[in-house]
Amino acid sequence: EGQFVYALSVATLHRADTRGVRLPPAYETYPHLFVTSQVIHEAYAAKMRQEPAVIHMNFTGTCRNPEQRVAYFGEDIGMNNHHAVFHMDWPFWWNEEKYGLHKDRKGELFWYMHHQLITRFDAERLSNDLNEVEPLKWDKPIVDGFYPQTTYRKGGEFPARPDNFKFQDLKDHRVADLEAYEERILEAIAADYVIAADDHHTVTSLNNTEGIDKLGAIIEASSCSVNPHYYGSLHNLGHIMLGRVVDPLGKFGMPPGVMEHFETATRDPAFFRLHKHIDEILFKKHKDSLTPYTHEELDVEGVDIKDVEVDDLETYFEEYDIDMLNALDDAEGLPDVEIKARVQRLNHKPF
Ligand SMILES: [Cu+2]
Repeated sequence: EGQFVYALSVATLHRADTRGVRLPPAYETYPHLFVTSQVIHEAYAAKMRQEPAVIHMNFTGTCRNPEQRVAYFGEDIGMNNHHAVFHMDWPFWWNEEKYGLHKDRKGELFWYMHHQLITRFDAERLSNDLNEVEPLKWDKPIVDGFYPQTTYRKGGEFPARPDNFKFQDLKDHRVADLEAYEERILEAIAADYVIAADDHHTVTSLNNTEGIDKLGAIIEASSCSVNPHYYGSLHNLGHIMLGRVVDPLGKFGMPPGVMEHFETATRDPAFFRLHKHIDEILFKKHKDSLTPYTHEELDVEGVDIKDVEVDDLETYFEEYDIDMLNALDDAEGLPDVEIKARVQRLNHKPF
């Protein structure tokens, strides 16, 4: 079901004959990934009673967990939807030759979008008396655990992770693989070039406008990576490692974790730690190594900036009702009733 929705969404976003078709937000097509299990239970109870209902949803966690102060950001339905749609617009597996469509600057946008997310998350943290998010380390405990309180429509509860859990080798991927890929990427950044997979091992410089795009492709990794065998898939593998960390060998048959879905990943504080790591340890190193822009490159002749004015950005919470219709199975003789989940979401005044 989830796979079908994903395939249909990606196809609709890319086909010429569906241009202009607006997809409904993911929280309406698959509400399970956006609301807590509590809301789902209450919605079913209301449907059985045949009573319309508005169910209030709280963010996960308790005030004993400092990370809970920013749960409103990681669990914001609009932000989760944005992240999911971004990855539908720029699928890492997109084969440009097969589908006949070039995804311009996909690797660069992978860096840019996630960089913006982390920066905003840090701003929210600072205004909630928390430090800036710390980068994750492959060989150190994952300090903050997470209990998603979220259920698949079919397949059970999303697995929870206690505090200070360590990365584990999976059946087919080892922590050492991650470390090796990272070493090779750091090597590429330090040397300023990537090595392609062809017979001649062609090298391509990173110290130019396209460098960040090439680097993004090998870090994510996307099908545009110049050498997937050598540079691996650090970011995607990081997500999988975190998603399976509590059942690494599949002993308990747990379903994939929140980190393995674009709709749910940002709920987990480990998402921002993983991306901070990628952003700070890898991308920033590359950015810092670039030759500075020259005056000529930045100069727009004939344009003089006399004054700049910026007004205040004012954010606030608004109440929003998610239609739960698609979360509930149909049963013969049991008509649909209006059931909504009422959530708080971030919005801003015009600026
Ligand atoms: Cu992402």
